[in-house]
Amino acid sequence: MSVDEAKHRAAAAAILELPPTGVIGLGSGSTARLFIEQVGELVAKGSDYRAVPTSEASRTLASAVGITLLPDEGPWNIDVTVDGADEVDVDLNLIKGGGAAHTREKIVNFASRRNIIIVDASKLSKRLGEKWPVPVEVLRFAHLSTGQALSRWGKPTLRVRGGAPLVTDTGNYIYDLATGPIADVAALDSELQRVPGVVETGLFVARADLVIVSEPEGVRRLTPRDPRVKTPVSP
Ligand code: A5P
Repeated sequence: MSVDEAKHRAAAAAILELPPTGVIGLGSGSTARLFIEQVGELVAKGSDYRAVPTSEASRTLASAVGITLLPDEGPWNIDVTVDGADEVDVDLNLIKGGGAAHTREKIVNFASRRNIIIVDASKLSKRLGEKWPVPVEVLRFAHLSTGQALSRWGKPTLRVRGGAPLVTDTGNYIYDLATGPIADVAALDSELQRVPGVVETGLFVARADLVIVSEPEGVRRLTPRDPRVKTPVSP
């Protein structure tokens, strides 16, 4: 099974979790994109869903497939948000922000009664930081100083696209902070948040109610009360 097929299957499994009607938070990234397309198919068949997108890319796609979007200002009464992730640890903490959307994703996640994360098995690790750096969104003002301050916790690299710093949908820059395996995710998140100039980190601590993992053998559902450590996927 290709990675794309795995992502498609995870997205399809998330569709089965949706209430019959309601407000859905729409994540960002390639897996969330497949989910949005499938929500669009339901809407085309008459389902009454409205949605809150977490990025301009998700907004564009959702509009194109006919999903009614709520105003950005909030507040929203979100029943469930479905989003991807870059890395998932055994406690279902997440690294997000590979697509530079983690600030809006975190806001929508916090506004949602239930959060479902859809990933393929390559995203699983024992400890966050084993596979991915932590994306840290920072204000452009004094970003070199902020980046320097981040070096206390790892190796920060300003994210660049096309020869220039990548500007997020919220108008900021991103430093990808290579930390190595993180011993205490909540503590690191709190410490990073205290650095002036930091807008948001890509660490999502205990923010997943269900993680749907697509594996060659099928789809596995992980919940905080069913830790993965009992049924390890890989050594
Ligand atoms: C967007 O900023 C990210 O948080 C994405 O949710 C994450 O990068 C997962 O993307 P893929 O589904 O494309 O791997």
